[in-house]
Amino acid sequence: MAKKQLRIGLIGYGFMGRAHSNAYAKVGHFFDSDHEIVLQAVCARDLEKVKVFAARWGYKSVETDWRKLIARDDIDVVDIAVPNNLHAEIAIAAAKAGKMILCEKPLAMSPKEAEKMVAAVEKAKVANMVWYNYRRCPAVVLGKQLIDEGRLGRVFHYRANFLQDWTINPDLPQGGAALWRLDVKAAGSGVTGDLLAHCIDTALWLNGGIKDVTAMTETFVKERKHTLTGKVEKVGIDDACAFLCHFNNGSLGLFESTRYARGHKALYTLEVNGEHASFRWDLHDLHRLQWFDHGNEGRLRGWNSIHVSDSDHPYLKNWWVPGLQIGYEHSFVHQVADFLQGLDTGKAALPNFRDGLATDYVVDAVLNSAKSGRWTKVKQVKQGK
Ligand code: NAI
Ligand code: SOE
Repeated sequence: MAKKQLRIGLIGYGFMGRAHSNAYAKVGHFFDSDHEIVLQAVCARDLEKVKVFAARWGYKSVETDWRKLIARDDIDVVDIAVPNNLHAEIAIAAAKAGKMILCEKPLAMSPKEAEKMVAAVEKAKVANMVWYNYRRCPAVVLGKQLIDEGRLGRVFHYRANFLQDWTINPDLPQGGAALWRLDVKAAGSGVTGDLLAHCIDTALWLNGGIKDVTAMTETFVKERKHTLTGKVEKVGIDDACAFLCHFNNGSLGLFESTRYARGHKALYTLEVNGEHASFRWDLHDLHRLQWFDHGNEGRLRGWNSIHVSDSDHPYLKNWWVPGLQIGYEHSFVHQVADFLQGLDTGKAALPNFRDGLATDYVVDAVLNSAKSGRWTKVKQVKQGK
């Protein structure tokens, strides 16, 4: 049977434009689907550069205005891989044009924007997903299976960190490629929306909703030159954030993120402590799950390091032979594979825009709590399972 073509229109060709293109190129070689990805068009503002990108990755055509890309009737899926301040406008226009949408994280700059995005995709009834890729690391999925099988029992504690060190230099400007993350008008917030959003998404998926939070944030470098204006301007983002929370299931959460932890590049770690067992995961060693099972015989009890590379581990039967591990890029391949499977089966892949909104509600409560110095309730939204 001929496969159904899924014609992608990618907007943005930076870090994520490359990660997504790599996933599109690989998915069909490793995962079966009734759908086939076609790299139909890529859009960015610089014509010469976007042509070079299209030639390198195999896109059939280019656009320099995302509105033109969305207006095309040979595009099925709009992939949003641009800075955060553009997500809402593009996604809402794409939904109105009846396109499926894959949107980068965080879903939006604020819950207000995110609510409009959810309303737009639900009204248009178009498939939608947010690129929270760390849910697709096999070791994290194994952790989810262990929770769902009841092996941890009641969960008491959830803790996560996301530590980096690349913005310590006060001479770094705000604005421009990658550095748009330091400009609050482009990013919405600092580490809370950029890094903790990942930790929150994984936490909501593994441990359910968050009831309330108390937070502190800090901006260590208060002024930076702005690339667009050439002037030294106030920095509006949070450079570091730590928060405590209560989950709806009664467990306690502890989250921390900073871009000022010298020596750490992308140290996303999480740990879940249950009544019977605990597990720990670390992005720098992403193919391993540390597992402690209190049910083991006393003298053999201890932390086990599971090398998640066996064919009965999540996603792994599609890759190499046991013992040969996969890495960061594969989480994006898995995300596309799951999206395609969702289209094949009619059971949509998650996280969708509603899940993205749930994370944005937590981010918003964290930022509000840091401002007010008070415990702050998190607005609840029904998430996907
Ligand atoms: P980047 O700075 O590397 O690339 C952004 C791209 O957007 C550039 O190609 C730029 O030319 C393009 N762009 C900006 N304005 C545009 C416009 N009006 N029309 C067309 N193109 C435009 O940024 P990066 O790292 O790729 O981030 C993009 C998004 O992906 C952000 O929302 C970010 O939060 C998210 N992200 C997610 C990651 C994940 O782990 N899932 C990792 C890194 C980023
Ligand atoms: C920031 O450095 C960044 O690229 C984030 O934007 C991503 O979301 C994260 O996955 C890695 O770090």
